[in-house]
Amino acid sequence: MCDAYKLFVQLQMDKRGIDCDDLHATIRDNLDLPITKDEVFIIFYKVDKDGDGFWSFSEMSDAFTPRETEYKTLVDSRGGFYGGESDLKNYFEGETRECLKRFIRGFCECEISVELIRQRIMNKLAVKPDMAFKCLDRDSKGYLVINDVREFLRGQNMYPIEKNLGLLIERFDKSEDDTVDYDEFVTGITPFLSGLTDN
Ligand SMILES: [Ca+2]
Ligand SMILES: [Ca+2]
Repeated sequence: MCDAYKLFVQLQMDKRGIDCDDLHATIRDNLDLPITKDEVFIIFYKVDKDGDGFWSFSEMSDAFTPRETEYKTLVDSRGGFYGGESDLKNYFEGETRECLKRFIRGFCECEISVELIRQRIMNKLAVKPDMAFKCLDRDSKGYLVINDVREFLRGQNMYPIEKNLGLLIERFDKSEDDTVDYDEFVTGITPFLSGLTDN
């Protein structure tokens, strides 16, 4: 993971982290992956949990390593391999690069489809965020917990597995306190971009 971080931060290890331009340049120029500015923007802000405009090492590691603890530990325990290498094009073998590209492409597609759903919710259904929040917050606590979402979905005859419920909460819960407050909820359902078209 430290090699991946070096690749994206473009060896500027004294920087606060990876910024949006680093991300764009690395994906486009180094990985040769066509990507639009909107796509860069959307994945950048998904990973930048604290919203400081940089991907820190831990933010990147959380987004790039597997959820399963065993695999995450395995990836995290690997040391850097390209210590003295100064040419970023030499980072990672062909197959690893292809995996990284597939991951980034999949990540983009997933986030773009979520964005389209956000736009549909806000534009077509004209959902009022405060009403939606009240509807989910069953005992008017002022925040949502996993059980609120579970019960709401049950009411719609939907029974997602625990892991998916957890991922859903995690998507909204920027402060990582396992609850979703009103601001987090509004941010989570508000579209990022205005330029995307919902086909
Ligand atoms: Ca950050
Ligand atoms: Ca929270």
